[in-house]
Amino acid sequence: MRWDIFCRVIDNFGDAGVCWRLARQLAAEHAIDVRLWLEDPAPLLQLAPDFAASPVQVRPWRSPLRFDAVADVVIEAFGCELPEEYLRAMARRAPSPCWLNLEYLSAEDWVEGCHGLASPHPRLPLVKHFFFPGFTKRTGGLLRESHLPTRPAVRRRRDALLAGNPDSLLVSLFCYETAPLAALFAAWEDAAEPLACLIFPGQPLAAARAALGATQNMQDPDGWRLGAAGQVRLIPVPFVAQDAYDELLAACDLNFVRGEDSFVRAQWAAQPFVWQPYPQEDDAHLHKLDAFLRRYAADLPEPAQTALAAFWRGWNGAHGAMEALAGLWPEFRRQIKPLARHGRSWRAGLLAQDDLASALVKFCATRV
Ligand code: TRH
Repeated sequence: MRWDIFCRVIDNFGDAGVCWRLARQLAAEHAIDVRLWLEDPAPLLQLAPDFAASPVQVRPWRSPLRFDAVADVVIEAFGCELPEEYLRAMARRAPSPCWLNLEYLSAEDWVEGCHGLASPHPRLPLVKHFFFPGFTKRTGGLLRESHLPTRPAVRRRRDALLAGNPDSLLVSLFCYETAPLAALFAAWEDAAEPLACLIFPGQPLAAARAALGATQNMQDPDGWRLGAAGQVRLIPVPFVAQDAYDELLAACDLNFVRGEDSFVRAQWAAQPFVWQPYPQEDDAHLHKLDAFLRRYAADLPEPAQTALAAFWRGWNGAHGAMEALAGLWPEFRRQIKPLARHGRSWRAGLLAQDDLASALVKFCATRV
């Protein structure tokens, strides 16, 4: 059985991150012969530097596309349009391949109604199905490998990260540059607590530099210290491979995550987290945020529920709440323990569902 996954990487890491995880899991856990067609392989070099050693065949998506035969299952990720020459070859194939559009993740209610819908091609004898990941049994589920990070690996990583700062609250920061870091840093500065924040390259580091302005020495390789006693350490860290990132999330006490894939991984890590959805026009990302909060926080006891919703909305600038963020930190911080308990029970609920790769395999089994 062969599957082809097509992915255009337009911006950021998320699209390639999702496609790579899926391709790798289909090959490793379902014995599928997977080809991953990437327009730009650059993100993969960072997400999985050892990708060439994997059974997944990574192929360049060039125009015209060079391919021998159409696969049994064809996935176009996130609405990318398949090359015309490949599409025509799909139409000539008997039987037709199972053709899926893998959609973006959303917790919104409409997703259940659209998951699995068929869309006939306007010209060719082909039918595409829309496949939506999601948080309920009536969606395609979430990406989850059978082996999540182990406790010893997480413990080792935490010890290494906390070397020199054993009593600190350990935080990871992966956000877009619009995140209100000045307000967050001000809140941490006011608090007496030791805190170590690992800041990833790209937008998070750029935003941190902008928030710190000229008041801090930008050259210091150990990062920056804030607070009267220098109790807050802001530490730039390199981008790590996906597997190491998963361990790091589980090793931290609090994770700021963004987009789609780091957001899902934070849920498997089951530590308290703060989510920044990819900013979209017309505040569509705020609807996504509120839809997820409605599910995630439904069983969360007060006052943790209110603290979580207020802080997440502030982090995303919802309803002018960004200015209030610094004032929201102390209560959010007090709720870290209940939030950690909640993270574990939320994960347990998600583990009862099929993962995305298994759901895809089941869906296609009846169609190829
Ligand atoms: O990179 P992102 O912002 O991706 C986003 C979303 O996917 C969004 O849906 C899409 O439309 C938009 O891009 C264009 O954030 P995301 O989804 O969390 O992806 C980041 C990937 O990088 C994820 O696979 C985790 C990985 N990662 C590492 O492997 N190592 C690291 O050190 C870090 C910080 C991340």
